[in-house]
Amino acid sequence: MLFPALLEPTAAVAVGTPDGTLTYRELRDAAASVAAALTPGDRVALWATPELATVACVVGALAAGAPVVLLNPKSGGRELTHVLEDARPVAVLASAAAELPEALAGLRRIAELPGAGEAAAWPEEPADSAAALVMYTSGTTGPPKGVVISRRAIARNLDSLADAWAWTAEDVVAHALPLFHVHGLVLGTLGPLRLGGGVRHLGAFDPERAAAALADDATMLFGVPTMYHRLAEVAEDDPGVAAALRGARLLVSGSAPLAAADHDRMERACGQRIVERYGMTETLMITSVRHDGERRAGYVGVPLPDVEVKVIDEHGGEVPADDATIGGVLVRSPSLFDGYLNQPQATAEAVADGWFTTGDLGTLTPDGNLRLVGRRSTDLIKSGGYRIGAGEIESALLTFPGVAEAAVLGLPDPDLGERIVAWVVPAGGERPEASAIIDHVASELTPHKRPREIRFVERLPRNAMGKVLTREL
Ligand code: MCA
Ligand code: AMP
Repeated sequence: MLFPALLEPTAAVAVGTPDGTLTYRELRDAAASVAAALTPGDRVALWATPELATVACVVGALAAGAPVVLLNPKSGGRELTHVLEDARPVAVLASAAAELPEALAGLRRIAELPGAGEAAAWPEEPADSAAALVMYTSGTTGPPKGVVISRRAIARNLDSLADAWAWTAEDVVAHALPLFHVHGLVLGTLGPLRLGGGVRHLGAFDPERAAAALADDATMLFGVPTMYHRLAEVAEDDPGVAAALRGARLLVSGSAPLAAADHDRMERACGQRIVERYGMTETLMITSVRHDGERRAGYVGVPLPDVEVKVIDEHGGEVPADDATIGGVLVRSPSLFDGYLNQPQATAEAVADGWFTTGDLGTLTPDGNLRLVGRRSTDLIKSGGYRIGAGEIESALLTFPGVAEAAVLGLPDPDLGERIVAWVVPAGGERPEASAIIDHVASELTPHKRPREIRFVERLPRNAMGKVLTREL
């Protein structure tokens, strides 16, 4: 059972968002009425704004056994079209307030939180193996792929995290993460609801708002490193923010590496070291520092219960667990994805004998802690905790008039981790405005994939095969 707390719901507040709160009873009734409108197995899209209706809709669809395709409400035209053509949802779930783009106009819309009236019956629990979520995520090549995650994967992973963090129904999680990715939706929203605890979504990230939630009833904060970087900056000057952070039971960071400097700044400012955990869309969470474990910069903890991790060399052999020998990180667990939607070839390339190749590079310590040192490919960028393919940005840049050639890299950035920089060779004639190129990517793909900087060059360095030599950019 995915949400035991919804079977005999109480009057405790389950969810808070800027548009209000829902108790477990209210959430159960709202989700049941959404579920009643859906057919098991039929994929539905979710316009994932941080609102109560979004949470009720996703819980309702999960209860009905209708796989949910998560849509980023800031998706641009090209990205949204790709997702809709690939996933072909039968309906769209969205809050009544949401203004949906033209691309979704043909779909049946299911929106409202129900008013007073008889609540629908709670549906029969779908099979554990049923698909629950389809999340689009960037790869090293091509447009984003749909990662299919089962109910079993979610339930097992959340239970493992509960064990690692001593996370219970007493906890209230505060966060401001987007609800169209694993971090904000699975961990930050479905996690508290599975445990019978609470989630407070802040709407948008703001250090003062995060501190206010912790000063109120939140016990845990989930964030990406960029958020902790910004929190540390504010906490250094604001004793109120520092005190609120100090009072948290657990501050958890993930989705990208947390810089050692930010670990230390947070500890100096509020006396707490941050707990790091490591995961991927395709695997859900892999390792975590346990609640009572040592919190060391660069180390992402030990494999979660039921999760196996190995680090291999280029021949496939395991490298020594000596905290020094680097290799590729592989994972095998009950929380692995079912595959990439419509892409059996890509799935087969990613998983062999049950082991998923993460693309991350790391080393294990003799006592089983994982230290990550980077990724195998520079074609994947992590900016603000978002995974972004350099290739998809290059393709979008090439559709802008006046751009003849383009190459994209993630350069180190103290705030975003990596900052997207594009090298552009202008076509003959007038050089386009950098801001117009940036806006083009933001509106075709999504704002978080926009380059933060455009560098105009006369030519791109290429090898004899015509491949761009990124090291010479
Ligand atoms: C700016 N904006 C624009 C443009 N420029 N809009 C259109 N066109 C433009 N040219 C808008 C943005 O949409 C945004 O609007 C606002 O201006 C600020 O944008 P930006 O500067 O990009 O935001 P930021 O301050 O840099 O964002 C930092 C952030 C964000 C809040 C940390 O990066 C974030 O939420 N990251 C979370 C990513 C995440 O959850 N990853 C998990 C993936 P507005 O203000 O209205 O929004 S799951 C994962 O990785 C695995 C499983 C794991 O391990 O967790
Ligand atoms: P995504 O699929 O968006 O979920 O991104 C997954 C990737 O994020 C992983 O392959 C890692 O490269 C990175 N990642 C997630 N958590 C951490 C962490 N705690 N430290 C370093 N990298 C991380």
